[in-house]
Amino acid sequence: MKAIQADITTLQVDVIVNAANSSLLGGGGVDAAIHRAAGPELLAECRMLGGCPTGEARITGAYQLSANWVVHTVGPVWHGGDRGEAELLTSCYFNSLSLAVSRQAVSVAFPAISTGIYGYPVERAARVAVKTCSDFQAIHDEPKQIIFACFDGRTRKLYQQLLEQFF
Ligand code: AR6
Repeated sequence: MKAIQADITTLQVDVIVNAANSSLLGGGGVDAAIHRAAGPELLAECRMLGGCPTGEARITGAYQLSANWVVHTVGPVWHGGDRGEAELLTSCYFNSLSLAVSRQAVSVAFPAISTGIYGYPVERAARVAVKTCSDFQAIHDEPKQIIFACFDGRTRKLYQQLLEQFF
């Protein structure tokens, strides 16, 4: 596991994870960047999926992206922490990794799901991300490489500190 500062759309990995909304029809933030970089075929495939509940994930092709697949997961909106946000965010990471493994993915890149428009505090979300991915890797051989693609330096530093505490 490693944290890097990057635009997730530029990464050459097997799977890029998208922080989508339950319509799967695009939005702002990383979702918009992924759709812009992948091209209109991505939206056409997403339309056929009929949405996705919070905490679940769906997989599509990656079209013009360098990745092979895009996993779309719907993070929780932050309401203060007592509405099951941590459990739902855990499910996002776990279900995304399960789908990636079902396609034999070796490398998977995650954005900091829910920490933008959905308002989840970054440090709390990063703890969930690192813990869930570490738990997943403890029981599965794949994916060998999990990358936390952080959009800004502060988030990268935070992940870096957590990874150092964990390992
Ligand atoms: N690469 C990596 N990280 C990015 C990029 C990028 N290109 N762009 C933004 N981020 P957000 P959410 C970071 O708001 O909170 C959409 O409208 C960003 O700095 O994209 O899960 C969806 O359709 C932040 O750290 O996702 C939903 O409606 C993180 O990605 C809603 O937003 C997540 O921010 C989902 O909200």
